[in-house]
Amino acid sequence: MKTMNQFRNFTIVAAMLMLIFGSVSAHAVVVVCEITKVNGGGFTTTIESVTCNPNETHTIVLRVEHNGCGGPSCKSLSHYSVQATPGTYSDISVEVISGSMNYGNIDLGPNLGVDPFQGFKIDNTSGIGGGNAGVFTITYTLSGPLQQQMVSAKAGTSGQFATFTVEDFEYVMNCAGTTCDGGGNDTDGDGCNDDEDDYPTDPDRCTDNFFPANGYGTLAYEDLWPGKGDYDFNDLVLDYEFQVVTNSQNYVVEMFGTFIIKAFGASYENGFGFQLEGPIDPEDLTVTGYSLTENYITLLSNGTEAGQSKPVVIVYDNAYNQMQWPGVGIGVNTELNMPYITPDTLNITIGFPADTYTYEDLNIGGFNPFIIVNQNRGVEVHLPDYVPTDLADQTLFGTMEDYSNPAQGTYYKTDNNLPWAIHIYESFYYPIEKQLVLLAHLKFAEWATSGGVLFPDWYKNLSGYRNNDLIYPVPVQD
Ligand SMILES: [Ca+2]
Ligand SMILES: [Ca+2]
Ligand SMILES: [Ca+2]
Ligand SMILES: [Ca+2]
Repeated sequence: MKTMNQFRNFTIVAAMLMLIFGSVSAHAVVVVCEITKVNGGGFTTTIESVTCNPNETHTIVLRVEHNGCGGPSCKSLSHYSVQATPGTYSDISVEVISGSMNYGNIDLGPNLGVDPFQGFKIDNTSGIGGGNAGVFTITYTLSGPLQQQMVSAKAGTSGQFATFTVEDFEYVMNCAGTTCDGGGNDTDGDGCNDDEDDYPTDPDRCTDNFFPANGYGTLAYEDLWPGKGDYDFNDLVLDYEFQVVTNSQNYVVEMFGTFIIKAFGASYENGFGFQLEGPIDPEDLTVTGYSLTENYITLLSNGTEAGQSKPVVIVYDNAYNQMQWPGVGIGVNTELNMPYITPDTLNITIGFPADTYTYEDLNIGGFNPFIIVNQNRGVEVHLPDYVPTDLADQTLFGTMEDYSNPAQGTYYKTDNNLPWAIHIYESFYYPIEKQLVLLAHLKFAEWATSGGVLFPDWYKNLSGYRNNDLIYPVPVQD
């Protein structure tokens, strides 16, 4: 699964062959100065070229391709976003190479709403994905140094992220012989120049990668699954952020997860954890910082959960032991007239073995968070179409109001697509206890039942979007 390195290795071998055999066989060797990453849902993105311009800017061409797959996991592209620092990007253009991709407009951002970063997006796209193969390119100019850039091929409710590092862009630029001096010193000699080295005196570390890229993401859950319950979507409201430290070869050194429990309007004693979906051996990691106060979770000695084929981290096992319950009412911070409790922050650290897993292997954008309901380890609630862990009770799928179909890879949705968990990249103004999220956020139902196509910004405070009388008034926004 080390896709990028395979591409790199191929090109390096090709270049070496050219050096060794020179002109004799050079004509038979194709050097591909590109780096391709998989977004998912049939989409890939390739850095096709990076050109250094005389005025200290770079022109970058990204090529987006869809392989023509269809079905529930290969939806049609609704927009395509590119992360870039505000004020550094210009001259954006789109060219259709094959297929019948269309787009409505180019949104210059920098705020992109549903994407976990700032930059620009090709908006209101159609005709590619969801069974339609196609290829298009995006050309843009960046001023200043090259940047780490995440891209999002948004289709259905999935963001389908990939990340290109500064090293990826430099590789394509230098491979094609268009080197321009990004230059500068490399104090610690790790191959990561000082101007892009977040740890200029530490040769083991180069880059801090944040997910989401600009501040916290929010998760919110309903806990009566497989029943729909009262649908107030405040049984857990939790903010999170990951900081992933990589070295100059793009291998993960360690990652830090910050989790802030803002509210839990739940009678049940719920836990929270997440699974990493990349090809990572759970026994390779070292996890610290979790808070386990009950006896229903079993860990390996390294801190990951036992009995799991993928790495699972249980952040805490009972919210009632994390935040002080006022002693009356349901849960914490969802009822008016109850004292407001300061949110609780947990800090998880995960150590990685040296030079083993790349940032792509980790696939942090696809991390799979879930709650465990009322200390019953088999009852997990995940985001829609995210897979359960190995310890989930399989007999619950398709019961009550749950319409999961494991054979088709669909999970945690009702028959009309309503979820039990939501994930947005800004603060969630959650309903007061026992108030329907559908009546507090008036576009929620259309967003969910349309499979994420309509009102993807349903959570914003736009005209006609909210009934503020039903939303919990958080005293101070943090
Ligand atoms: Ca350095
Ligand atoms: Ca360094
Ligand atoms: Ca509820
Ligand atoms: Ca509740």
